[in-house]
Amino acid sequence: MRIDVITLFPDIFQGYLSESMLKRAIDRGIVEIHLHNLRDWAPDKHKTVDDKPYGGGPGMILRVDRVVPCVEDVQAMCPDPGHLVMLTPQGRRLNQAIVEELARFSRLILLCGRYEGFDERVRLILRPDEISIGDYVLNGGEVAAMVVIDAVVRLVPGFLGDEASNREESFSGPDRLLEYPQYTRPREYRGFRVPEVLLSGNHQAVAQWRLQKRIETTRRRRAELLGGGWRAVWAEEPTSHGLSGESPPTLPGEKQAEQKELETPAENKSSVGDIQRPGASSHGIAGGFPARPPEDTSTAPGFSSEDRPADVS
Ligand code: 6GU
Repeated sequence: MRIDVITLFPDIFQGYLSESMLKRAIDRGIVEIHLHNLRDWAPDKHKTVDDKPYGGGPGMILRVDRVVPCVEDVQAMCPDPGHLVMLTPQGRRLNQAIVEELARFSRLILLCGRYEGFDERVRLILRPDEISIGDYVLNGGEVAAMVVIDAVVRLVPGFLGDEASNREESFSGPDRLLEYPQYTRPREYRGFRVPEVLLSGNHQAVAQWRLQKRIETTRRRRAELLGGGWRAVWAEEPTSHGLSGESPPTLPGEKQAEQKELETPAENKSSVGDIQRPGASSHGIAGGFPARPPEDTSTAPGFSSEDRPADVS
């Protein structure tokens, strides 16, 4: 894949592009990244690229007669003109589905804005795919462009080496659930033990536990992701908060529970029922799809028994 970046600040990208993962991919010819300084398309002595807004107002606007020729020249550098992306807070908000869309193109051109934005005619003439990376304001599109590059290149075949790791990532795969919790050595730390099932060697039980954790975590933290097919699962279980059917943006109580976990891990032991005994199939999952959603965790939202410290007495 070839990615062209049009920016007034190409240097911002240098550190990121020489970072290990991306540098390796560039060195191996998996991705090509070309930086173009918009200022090089300013014909005047002072290399002006922006001007005051007509009608008044704060800030400076990127000039259409600088941006359009620049983009057209960059498009013409290859037989494939590529897919033009404009980084702007007014764009559609980036998510993994959009990242997957972008990764299907063999060439992307990322147009970074600065100052107060682009002259509206840039949009009207070039019809770019406008992308925002979230509901907050950045000083310019450069960091957003790096986010797009970082997310997209992971999907380019050969980038990760182990392509399977993509399917298991949060937001990926057909269900778009959050990731399951991961553990490595030591088996026990400050009273917190690695869940028994992960040590069992039972691959089916591990897969079942992980799917169950993904559903639980997604429901507690990002219930709005449980759309589509998962809505049926969600609807089956009214929560302790009386919410069912509709996915609430957040579940009250989780934050407190997480803090409690950090501050007083020992207390959790007595406050939480044994809702997930190792080996016990308390939340039956049949054929890879939950027959029954995870049990009510009303006594301590955000917890399962595995969040408790081990009995160290
Ligand atoms: Cl793409 N640009 C700017 N300036 N701010 C943003 C953004 C982009 N996405 C979110 N905030």
